[in-house]
Order: sequence, then C-alpha cells, then structure tokens
Amino acid sequence: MTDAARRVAEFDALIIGAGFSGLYQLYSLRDRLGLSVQVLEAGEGVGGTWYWNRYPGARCDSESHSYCYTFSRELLEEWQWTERYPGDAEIRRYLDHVADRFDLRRDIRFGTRVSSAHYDAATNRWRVTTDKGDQFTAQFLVTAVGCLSTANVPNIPGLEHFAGRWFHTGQWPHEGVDFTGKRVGQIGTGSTGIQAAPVIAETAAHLTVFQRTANYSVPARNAPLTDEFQRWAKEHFDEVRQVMHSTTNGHPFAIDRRCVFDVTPEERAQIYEAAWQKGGLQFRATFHDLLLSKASNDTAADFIRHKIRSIVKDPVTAEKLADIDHPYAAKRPPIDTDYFETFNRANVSLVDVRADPIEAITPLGIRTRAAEYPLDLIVFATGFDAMTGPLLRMDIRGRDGLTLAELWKAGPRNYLGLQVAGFPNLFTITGPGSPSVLCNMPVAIEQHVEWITDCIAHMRSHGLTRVEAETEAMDGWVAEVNAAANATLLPQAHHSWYLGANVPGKPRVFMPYAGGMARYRKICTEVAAKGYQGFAFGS
Ligand code: NA7
Repeated sequence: MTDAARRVAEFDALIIGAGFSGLYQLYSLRDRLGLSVQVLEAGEGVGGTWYWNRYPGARCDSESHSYCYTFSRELLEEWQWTERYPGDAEIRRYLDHVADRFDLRRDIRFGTRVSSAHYDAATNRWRVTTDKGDQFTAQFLVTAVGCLSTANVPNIPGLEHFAGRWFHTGQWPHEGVDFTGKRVGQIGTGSTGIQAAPVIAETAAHLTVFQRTANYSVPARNAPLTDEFQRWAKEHFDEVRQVMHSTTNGHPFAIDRRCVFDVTPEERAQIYEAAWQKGGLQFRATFHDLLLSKASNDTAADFIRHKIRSIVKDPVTAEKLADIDHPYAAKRPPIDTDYFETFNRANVSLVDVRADPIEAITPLGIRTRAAEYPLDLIVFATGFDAMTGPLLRMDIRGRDGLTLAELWKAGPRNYLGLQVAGFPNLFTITGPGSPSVLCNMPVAIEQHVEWITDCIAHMRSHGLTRVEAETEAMDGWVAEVNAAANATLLPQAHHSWYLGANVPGKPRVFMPYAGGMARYRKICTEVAAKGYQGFAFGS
C-alpha cells in the first residue's frame, strides 16, 4: 500500500467545523444514528467563531440562558452561565464542557483545514483533502463552517510596510494584546468595533477610531446573573424555549404586536426609554413594524440619534456618530457597554473616513487624505466575508466537476439553505438562504442539525443512498429568499454584510432568509412531512 492510499480514511459522514453546529451534528449522527463520523477543524480546539474571536470586549449579543443547546435536559440543568451575555471565554468553556460531556473530541481532528471537497458520482462519495494533504472519503458531507469565519482585511496600500503590529479581531492572538501606553488605531464600527473600542480605550495611550459608516447601538446592560434569575431560567426553560421557537429571531422574548403609530408620541417615547434602560436586542422588539415601515423605523432611529447627542459631549464628534445613513436594525444592530461614552474620554478620537478617506498605511501609521495618524497598533474590526466566504474558500465540486464558486458567481443558490442542486449528499448548516445570522444562532443550528439528521435517518430506513435538491426547488427558494428580504427594510442598508457589500467584488445579494425562524421551521417541517418535497433521492 502506498503512503497516499494509506492516508485515505473512510467514514459515513464528514463534518467540517467544530463550533456549535459541528459538535451537535457529530453527536447527532454518531450517537443517535450510529454513523462513523469524522470532524475536521482548522483550530486547535472546539468553539468555531468563538475559538477565533478573542478580541477585547468579545461577547455574545444573545442572552446567555438562550445561547445554548436545548437538546439535553441534563446539560441545561448542570450548566451555569454567570453573566447576562456570555463573553468569549465563557462560551469556549461551555463548548469545551459539551465536547467532554458527550465524548466528542475523539472524533475531531484539530489543526486541519479542508482545502477541497469533490463529489465522485461513481462511488457516491465525497473526497475531502486537507491542507496537510490528508484525504478522507464519506457518503455525506456536512459543512458546519459558520457564517462569520472568513476575516475581511481590507486591501489598504502599504500595510506590509507598517512598523507596528496589526490584528484582525476575528484572528486574535490567544495570548492577548497589551495596549498599555500604545497609540492604537481601530478601523471599523460594526458590532465588533463597538464592543472593542471601550475596552481598548481603558489602557491605550490613545485610541483613534476610524469610522466609515456610523452605526446605531443600544446599551447591552450586561451584568452578573442573580441566583434568582438562574433558578427561574432553569425552572421555566420549557416556556423560554417555546418563546424562542415561536418568534421570528429565536430570542427568548416576543416581538410586540403593536405598531409604532398605534400609540401616542408620548407613549412611544416611554416605550423606547424603557427598552433603552432594559438594554439589549429587545429594543428591536418594541414594535411589530420597525423593519417593515420606514416611517415607523424613523421614530426608533431618531430616538437613538437623540441619545447619542445627549451622551457624547463634543458636538462635532456627536454629529459624526449620529450621522447614520440606514434604517435602524437594517444592518446587524449592535449592543454595547459604554460605546458612545468612550468618545468623552480624553484619550479617544474619531475620524470620519467617509469625509476624509484612508489613503494608505505608512510605516508610521494610517494616512488619510487630510492627515497622518502615528500608531503603534492597528486593529481591523472590519468584519467578514460572511456566509458564502467560508464555503467558497474551499474548492467544492459537485456532479460533473461543477464548482460551487461557478454556480454561485452571481450569488448563493440553494434550497432551504440546506442543499445545492448538483451537490448530492452535501448539507450546509446555517448557510446562505437560511435564517442563521438573523436569528439567535443556537436555535437555527439545532433546527438544521435535527432536520439533516432526520433526513439521513429517513434515507437509511428507506434504503436510499443519495439526496439532492432539485433545480426547480432551488430556484423557487432563491425567489422566496429575495421576496422575504424585499418585504422588509433590510436591503435598504446598502453597506451591509447581509448583502455582501462589505467585500469588494462580491455579488450584492441579500443572503440570509428574512422570513423569520418560526416560518422557516414550519416550511422545513412541511417539506419533510411531504416526503422531502423538492429533494430527489437515489439508491
Ligand atoms: P461588520 O459589521 O461587517 O463591521 C465592519 C466594520 O468595518 C464596518 O464599520 C465597516 O464599515 C468597516 N470597514 C470595513 N472595511 C473597511 C475599510 N476598508 N475602511 C474603513 N472601514 C471599513 O463586522 P463586525 O465584525 O463588526 O460584526 C460582524 C458580525 O459579528 C456582527 O454583525 C454580529 O452578527 C457578530 P462599513 O459599514 O462597511 O462602511
């Protein structure tokens, strides 16, 4: 046997990624269905997104009691979150615990990045090659690669000549970065930048925030969880899950049914103020029509702009921060801890790079059209090649050598966000075309993993070996995803990563399914109940 032949390992299923999705998919296929499964993971540990995102202030925007698996009652009972929103280290501890508790590590190969996955019709198997040249084959291939795992470092001329150090928030060094006494430049004011700036400013000599698009943000009001709340969350978990499953976005709070103009301006102001004081993404849930009507949305947008102006003392800085060009929540709405307050510090300044664009990075720092900012460190909080990026950076080829990159060159196409015509037995967890990033992620992930597991169980019990989305069903779903987005204000944020607008050259297509998680779950359940309508099986 040659070395090459010896290194081809065969499994029933291969899973790419060991974050929330990959861990649960491994457990489901291995322990529920009895398949032989191998997970391939680029990191040296479990955690996925949370393995890489260790930047200062990294924290989840979902409340901790809802940011977890619900499939195991014992797991729910034994795990204790400590804060209202879990920080990155606590989420890693949780996922480490899950991996140990369900004995998952023995089937995960760490430090292994998948470079290609090719379908072989003759054997009905996927052949997967890694960056180390190892090869694996399997009947089923499941991508659990996350939506925000391909870092987007903008191509600014001169970066290679910068004399200081630079980091992307999504590839943060595990040993941390010491900002003490340093002049730091931060590019980007999305959810990440809004979390990072206040923490960096605490120790940096000076922080300069380079803002291209001003952003709304609502206080998170993070705090330690009381014993009383922890008890309540455990005792009422069935009700909490019921709410998470019935709402549009999978969070443990319902979106109010009232519309903005159902109430008087005074009542509206009180409702917004109460939500601002309570903090968190609930602000978006105050009215039913915030993302449906521009006039309604304007009232929330004006409320937040007014808050920004009242918090930020320097009127010029306040105006730059409040000069927001899109409807509230049409981009992913950040929540923060003292973001706007940070601009009242003497060691923090804001540069509006729309008015004064970045021209180059020099050995000394960042040069805009009007000035040069000397820096020791640059933090790129510049986001990700979201949703399609993690899939397309692998060379995925289906039937007859068709590449995913070719099929998706004008934007992602799939059926239910789960399968692509021409790519049999390939399943994508929380890929484009599914609610994913518009939803509390673990809710979306559990639904996908369970649907995929049920589909494979169905195949095995019916002697079927191949499943593939039909082209017509795929085209119908692409139209449905577009229609769902166009029924909302979401496409009106022209710079949003939902649209791929943050990555030069990326097709501008609204990627996630905006029809709501509850509706999506119903569609998927009905499709399965009708004998997997829109999918073709082979044996
Ligand atoms: P985002 O939300 O994509 O934010 C990236 C930020 O970086 C945003 O303010 C961008 O401005 C800015 N950016 C990107 N490229 C550049 C260049 N070339 N010059 C200046 N500024 C730039 O990423 P995050 O990491 O904050 O959040 C991602 C998701 O993680 C978040 O939505 C949550 O779901 C969790 P722009 O708005 O494009 O003008």
